[in-house]
Amino acid sequence: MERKWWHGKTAYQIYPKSFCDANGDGIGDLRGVIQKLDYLRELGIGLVWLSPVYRSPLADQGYDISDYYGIDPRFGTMGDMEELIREAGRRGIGVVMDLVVNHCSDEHEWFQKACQDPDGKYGQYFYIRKHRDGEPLPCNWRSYFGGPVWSPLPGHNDRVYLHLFHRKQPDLNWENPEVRREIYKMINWWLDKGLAGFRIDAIINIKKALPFRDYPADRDDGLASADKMLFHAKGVLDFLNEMAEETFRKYGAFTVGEVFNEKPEELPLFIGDKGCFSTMFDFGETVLNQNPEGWHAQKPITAEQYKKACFESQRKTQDTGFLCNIIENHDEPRGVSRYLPEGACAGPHGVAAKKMLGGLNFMLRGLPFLYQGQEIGMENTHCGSIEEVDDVSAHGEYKAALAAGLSPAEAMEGVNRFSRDNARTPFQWDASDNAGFTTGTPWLPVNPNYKQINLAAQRNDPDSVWNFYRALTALRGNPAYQETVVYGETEPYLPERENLMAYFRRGAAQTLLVIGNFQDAGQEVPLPGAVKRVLINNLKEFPAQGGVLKAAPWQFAVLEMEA
Ligand code: TEU
Ligand code: CA
Repeated sequence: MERKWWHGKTAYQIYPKSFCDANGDGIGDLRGVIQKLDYLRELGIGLVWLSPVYRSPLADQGYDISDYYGIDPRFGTMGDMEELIREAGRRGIGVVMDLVVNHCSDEHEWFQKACQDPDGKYGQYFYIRKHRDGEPLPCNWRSYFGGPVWSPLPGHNDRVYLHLFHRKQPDLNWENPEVRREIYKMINWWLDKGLAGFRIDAIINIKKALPFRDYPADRDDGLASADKMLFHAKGVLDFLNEMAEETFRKYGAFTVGEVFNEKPEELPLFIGDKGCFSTMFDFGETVLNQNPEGWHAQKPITAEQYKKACFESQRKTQDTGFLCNIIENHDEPRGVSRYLPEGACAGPHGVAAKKMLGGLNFMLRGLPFLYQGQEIGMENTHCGSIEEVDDVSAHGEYKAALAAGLSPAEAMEGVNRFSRDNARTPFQWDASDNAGFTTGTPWLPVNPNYKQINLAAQRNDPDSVWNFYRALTALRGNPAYQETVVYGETEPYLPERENLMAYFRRGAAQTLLVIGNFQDAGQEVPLPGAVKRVLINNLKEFPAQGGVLKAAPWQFAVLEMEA
């Protein structure tokens, strides 16, 4: 496997709207991010992905772009963006923007023109089909946010257009070479500004299985999940390779694909040495227990499931490339509220448990990708009723739960467990009003736990979650261990032992053993040899004797083993 400039870094996702508000309007902005660059450096971050800051009506929080060449005034100006790239670069941090090109906004000039003249040039930029009231739609796919993927074309009651996401996110027609050229031109324009690269949104969706046809319905609404179509769509890699060739490869850019549903044999084509992306997110854990019925039917994830999914991802990528390891992002619940059993965060060992989960994920082979607030152990929030929820997908899921016969209170349980708002509450900087995120009214309420969980309180506490993450990033950056931490082979240790997640990282210079006692009780773990050094420990003690570790509840350690 070829070595790349970004392999040894630690990456960090910023959700700009909720990170830091510099001008008091309640919305995080680019000047806020610039103010926090020193913070990111302190944390040991080398790559930052910004969720979209392009001009947008924010129907899906910026994933609906109305001008790819402009910054939304709510986030700042192009000057701010350029300053951010420059200032980050001075601190050794590369800036990665979100590339949202499966769809644009219905307020984008292209779509506006398509509505004016659906038979003209811009009509070909989208998927527009003839349709009269009462006739069946071109196909029965369900949009990811609920309801059919077809909506009436504004101004034309005899036509509909396709949107796999929200109706304000019309899908771009990648089959049209002119659309592809426009997209590549835009990508290069940004790379010329000095961007390190892109996180590539929902990209697997750009290839549709054509011609449109129905799939067997999977719910009472008569619709079939758009995922079904992805299984039948052939040839996405042709588009992706063309894009890489026309853009990223010329710049040596870093690219991370948001790819679900890839076929296993295609992995090298995505992230191998000649792959179309640098890397992709590992969603092996994210998709555990997903249920076609929706959020309300999803079961909690057990430690055993989590461990097996991580090990499976390690196995399949070992000789191929790097995945990005995450426990959460802006679309998912907080990792500590999801992968730890209910009540663990609030329990007496909550801090240890959070560190264990973070450590186990961070030490896997691949690129660790933290999400803002993860480093201080931020947790899910809670909403009393659906009116308090911002997330468009949560509204769709709520409706689906009611349609399945659940009561509003039961439907809200699912929403509270999975709403994307969980990860989108403002960053908790300190214990002052609104957690120090804004001097105004935050666009989304701050999690009420901010007085207990905030950065200021953790900075000076050597035992805080934050200082634990700093130790992890420092170990990854330590020249004496970097080779092993970054490239060392992963080998599961005692994988059959319940509620123990342990693995070796074997490098040329040393062997590390990573151990996590994934439960609220102690556990005796036989050690496979003599311990040379305890490099990281989430607790004060390391009770090992006679080759056995008496691990305390949620104990986590990284050990350097005697050769
Ligand atoms: O998310 C895409 C997504 O969450 C999935 O629906 C995915 O496409 C599907 O599971 C494929 O099987 C991205 C962004 O992260 C999210 O915030 C946006 O809302 C969405 O795309 C639309 O741009
Ligand atoms: Ca602001």
